[in-house]
Amino acid sequence: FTMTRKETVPFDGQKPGTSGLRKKVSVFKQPNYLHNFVQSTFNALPADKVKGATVVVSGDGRYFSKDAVQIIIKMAAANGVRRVWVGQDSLLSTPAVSAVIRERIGADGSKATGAFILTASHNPGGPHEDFGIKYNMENGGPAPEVITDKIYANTRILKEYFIAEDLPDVDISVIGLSSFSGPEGPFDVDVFDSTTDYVKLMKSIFDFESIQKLLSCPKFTFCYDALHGVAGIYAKRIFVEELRANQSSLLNCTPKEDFGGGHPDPNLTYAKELVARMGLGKSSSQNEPPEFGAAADGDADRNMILGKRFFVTPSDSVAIIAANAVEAIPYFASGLKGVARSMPTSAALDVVAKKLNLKFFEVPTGWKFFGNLMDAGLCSICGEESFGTGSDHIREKDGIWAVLAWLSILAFKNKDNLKGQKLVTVEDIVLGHWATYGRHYYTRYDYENVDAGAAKELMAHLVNLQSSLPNLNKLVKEMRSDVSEVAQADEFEYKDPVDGSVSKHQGIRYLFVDGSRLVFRLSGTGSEGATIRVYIEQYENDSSKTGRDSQEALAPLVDVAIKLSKMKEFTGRSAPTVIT
Ligand code: VG1
Ligand code: CO
Repeated sequence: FTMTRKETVPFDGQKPGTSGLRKKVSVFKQPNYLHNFVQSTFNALPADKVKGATVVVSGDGRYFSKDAVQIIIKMAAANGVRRVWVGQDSLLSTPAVSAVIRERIGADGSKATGAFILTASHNPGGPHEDFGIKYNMENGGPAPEVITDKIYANTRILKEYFIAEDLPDVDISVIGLSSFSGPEGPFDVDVFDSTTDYVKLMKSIFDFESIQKLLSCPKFTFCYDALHGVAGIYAKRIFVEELRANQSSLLNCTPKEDFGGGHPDPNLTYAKELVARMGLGKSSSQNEPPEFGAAADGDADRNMILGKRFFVTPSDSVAIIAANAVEAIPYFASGLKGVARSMPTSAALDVVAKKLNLKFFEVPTGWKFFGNLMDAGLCSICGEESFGTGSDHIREKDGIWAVLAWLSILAFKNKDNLKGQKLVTVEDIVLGHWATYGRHYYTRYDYENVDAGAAKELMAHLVNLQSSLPNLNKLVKEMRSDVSEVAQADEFEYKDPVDGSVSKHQGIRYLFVDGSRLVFRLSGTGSEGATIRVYIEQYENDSSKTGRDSQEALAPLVDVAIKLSKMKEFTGRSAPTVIT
């Protein structure tokens, strides 16, 4: 093949958000739009991560992925990349990409130094929906801000890109190596099985035998919903083939380009089928629900954990995993190095860290901030309130890992009990946790696709309110007399303890005397308008009061949040789009 230099002009708005660049497919389909972003990424990387390097390209299989893979292969060839690794059908979950970068060794001994992940994660897919792309580094984690800032700066000034136009399309549906010869030497495309490396890693972390025993116990019933995302191919391999769960316990496990028209976001609103099966929500089914249910998002890095008629909040989930990991999961048998959560995630994990005397970190939203801590050996388990949980086995959150972690805990708690009268259930585990550590009532209100200008004004108003604590408290008192006083009000700022880098404006916080918190943020993953997220949390350690309905318990704080932010006045919205 030959290399062609193409002239181009910059596009506005190619700034990577919380997790890469996400836009409507129609935006990505504009001539040169994807090309510009890919070239800007190559230009932002050190030369040795491009020339002669091995780069992974794959994703959740959403609409436009197949075209994008061929474009990126041709651009990689022209930029001097030595080989491109592609999961079969261009499918790799985000956690599997991270595992492949870290673990996979090519037939010729090669190792990957980075990856283009083609996903818009939990956003819908299809011709009229979202596509996305993000770059992960040699440690398997998302590019840090120094790199994403550089990528963005490059997109603003880009004049040219390089592409091997005459390189034939590679058949990515067939496993195997295609070798080509270019002006700078050989170039290979290696299409490999999408699940092998990831399954191997999971088997090295968990005790599959004990999980299999649990799953084969007739009293323990199980259900997994991949929402037509890429998790389905891993679910089939792991839950059915390895752990011998019944085929019928898998829902929507065939990946689809448009996720079957749904919203591949594992929460009580969008995972409707699973929620009904588990006996939750209005349309719950007549049959006896399974003991355990879980769902994933499009790229399989998120998870939702459910018990029979019972929802586990993600903030509780990470705390419970951390509290039980050493006993229940072989990978952690020698102890936890530390734990971490994102700022808006509830403080349930903090209480566990304190009690178990573990190092603890609070980082801004987005997985990229956990990577440095893990690389420095400071953190073993971490999580976000947004249905993201994970550990230092890779550098992404990991949906299937979280399910295996819960199954491990259930297997451990029931190990002498599988033939007994009653199983220890998900609900038992959570109630037991609250009894020991107290409960963090928690909810998040999302106002999606509001006018971007209005959202900015609302945020500015909230920052303004923070200038005088006495005035603020006067306001709060007038709104609700049953809400405690604000002790501190600020914008969250993070100084990375490893590299010293500072990230400012990471969310507007109101911290109350009784430990309650209100947090406001603008989403960095949307593709249209703005999304305002309001996080509401209240701690209760009186064990006679931990069994309330969470929306009811949080009602006074929610009221204050909505009034304080003047939500209705600024956005015209009288109700959130989604409550999680
Ligand atoms: C959201 C979540 C954040 C998560 C991010 C990527 O970001 O709040 O916790 O890390 O999505 O998740 P934002 O900026 O929209 O609040 V994923 O599974 O969409 O890659
Ligand atoms: Co995701």
